[in-house]
Amino acid sequence: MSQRTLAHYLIEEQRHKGVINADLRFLIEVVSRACQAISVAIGKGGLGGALGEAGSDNVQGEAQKKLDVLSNDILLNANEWGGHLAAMASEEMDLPHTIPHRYPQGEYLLLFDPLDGSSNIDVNVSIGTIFSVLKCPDGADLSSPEAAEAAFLQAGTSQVAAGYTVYGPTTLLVLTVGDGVVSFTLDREQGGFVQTGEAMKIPADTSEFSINMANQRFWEAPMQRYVSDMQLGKDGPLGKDYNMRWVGSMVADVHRIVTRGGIFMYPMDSKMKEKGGKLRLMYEANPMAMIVEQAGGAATTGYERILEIVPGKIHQRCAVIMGSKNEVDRATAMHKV
Ligand code: AHM
Ligand code: MG
Repeated sequence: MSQRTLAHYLIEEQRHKGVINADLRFLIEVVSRACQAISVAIGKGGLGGALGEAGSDNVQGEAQKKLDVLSNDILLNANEWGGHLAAMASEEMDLPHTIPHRYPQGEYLLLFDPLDGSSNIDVNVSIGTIFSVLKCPDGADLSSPEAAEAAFLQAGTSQVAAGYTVYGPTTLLVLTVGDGVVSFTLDREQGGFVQTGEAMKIPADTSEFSINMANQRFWEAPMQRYVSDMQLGKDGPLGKDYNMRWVGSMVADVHRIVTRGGIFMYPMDSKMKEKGGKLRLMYEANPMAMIVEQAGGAATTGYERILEIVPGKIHQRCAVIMGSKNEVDRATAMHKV
């Protein structure tokens, strides 16, 4: 496979395929540079003084780590001046960030979970950044952060691009602009992303599942049945043995599935019912669902396709079942009985 840079890949998507325009290309390049800066900060670890608690809570009431706040700032600062965005929304911010008047406004909305897998930051386990791009509706009211929220309330099927970066042994950027899924590895010496994966495909069948088993007793009955069937292995109705992998960073767990197949689940549970689930629809579920579907997989809540949910608020949460198509279909069918 030819070794192309991210810039080269994006130019081809724009110039030859007409899949993206120059603004979207610029947006993705800016996000990639921000992710590179986040990767550097993470790589310094304790030496950079960036580990530990920030001493604040986010809008979801979760304690923020210093790196959550730093990553959020890096993405905001990198993206607000370029003229490609109308507004940004983040898991770490109560309200959308509108573009200051001193900068031109663009046609896109950027949403992100700046640092996914916060509980793994201080223990040197893979974490990531997840992002999603929407078109800003014509005539949207962006006069205040409160008013701007309405522009974001679009189903995941409207995403024009989505991606994630995994900060693991290597820093990897996985991207879709609606034309399949490609991946890039950060070249630390040269300082840029180089393509290392193309037309990524998730095998339809799998025998690997990923779920926080500690929550088992809180799940709904269909999920209890599905996971018990997998645990019964060859002796049960599924007729094969399964293995389990759980990192606890969605980005790392889903990346494993994009790479070699599997099923990732953060199902509805009775502890989370009032909140609507654990994972955030617009910063986590939607971008990951777009990537998984573009790679031939499937993504549902057990009851509906994630990408078809029309959000009522930007911080909305949902149950998540995603990965190898036949296994996601099986789990979803069990919810519909
Ligand atoms: P975060 O964005 O604050 O890190 O929360 C999301 C993370 C996911 O990456 C992961 O799948 C999940 O929370 C794990 O949560 P838990 O350890 O509570 O099961
Ligand atoms: Mg997250």
